[in-house]
Amino acid sequence: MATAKRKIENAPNPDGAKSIRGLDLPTYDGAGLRIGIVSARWNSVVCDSLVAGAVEALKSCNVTDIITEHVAGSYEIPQAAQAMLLTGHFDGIICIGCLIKGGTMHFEYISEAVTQGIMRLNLDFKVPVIYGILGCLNEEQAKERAGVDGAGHNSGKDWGITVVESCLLTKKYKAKAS
Ligand code: DLZ
Repeated sequence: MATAKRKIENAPNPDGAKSIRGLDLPTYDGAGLRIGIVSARWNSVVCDSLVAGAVEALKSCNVTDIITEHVAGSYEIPQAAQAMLLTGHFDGIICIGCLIKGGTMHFEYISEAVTQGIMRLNLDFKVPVIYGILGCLNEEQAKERAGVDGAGHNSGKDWGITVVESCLLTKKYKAKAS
């Protein structure tokens, strides 16, 4: 059940106009949920901060069963999440990675592959697999979205709340369907 709400602002408009974007973050009771986190080690300053934010948010929702695994890069995340999901242990997974655009086409190829892979897991396994992959044009953007050095907002916190919200919704409708 949702209680107090916090508002997460999205990035400001480039022209400085007032933004209507952002996300309400209620607090949910996720007691008993089993959540996996799979994080890339590429750009680890950013990813570690995102993981810490996600864990903090999960704990604020009374989630205590949290298992975190690491893989080399974002490209490896969907397969690692699949391996975790195949155990049947997890109610939901948060995938965390940070892609920073460079001079080659890597960014485009990996972003596309990871995005498709994570959506496939959602629909194939019928559990929430949260898309915590930053796709940034530069390091500044990445740090701001992960709250590194006190900059910006830690998006990992949003994903911790989001997985709980989606797990509760999934459980609600699973119960009605059976
Ligand atoms: C190779 C690569 C590059 C260039 N950039 C990133 C990145 O910004 N973020 C990330 O998570 N991973 C990157 N990788 C590594 C790939 O995700 C992957 O680990 C390798 O291509 C091996 O499959």
